[in-house]
Amino acid sequence: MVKGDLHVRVLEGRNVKDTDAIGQGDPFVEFWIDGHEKHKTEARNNTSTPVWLYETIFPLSGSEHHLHVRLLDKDLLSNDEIGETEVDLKPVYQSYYQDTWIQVSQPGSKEATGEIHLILEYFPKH
Ligand SMILES: [Ca+2]
Repeated sequence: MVKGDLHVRVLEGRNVKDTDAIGQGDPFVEFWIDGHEKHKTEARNNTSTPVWLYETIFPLSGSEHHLHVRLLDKDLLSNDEIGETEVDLKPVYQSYYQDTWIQVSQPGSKEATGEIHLILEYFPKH
């Protein structure tokens, strides 16, 4: 059973698909791990290469297997989903550290609609 803390850093994005009619999108990221509260970065206005530099620490109970990531475009009325994905946490628990670019896509599609730079770090507790 995995015990300890998971440190999640959401650094930046690239190749973010533009869903806005005028100008570029205003991307932000929502993310959570199984059974934990959702986190949300600020939106970066009018860009396809946002820099968020958001970080948080999840205290693990031992039953967390995935990091859920959703990339959205902030709009006045309703936010549009750009893409989403799930990150398997097992490699992070095994190697303690993962610096990675993940791809998101629309549900049911394999076409990438954006990339997000994450650093995941696992601090075990015995
Ligand atoms: Ca927008």
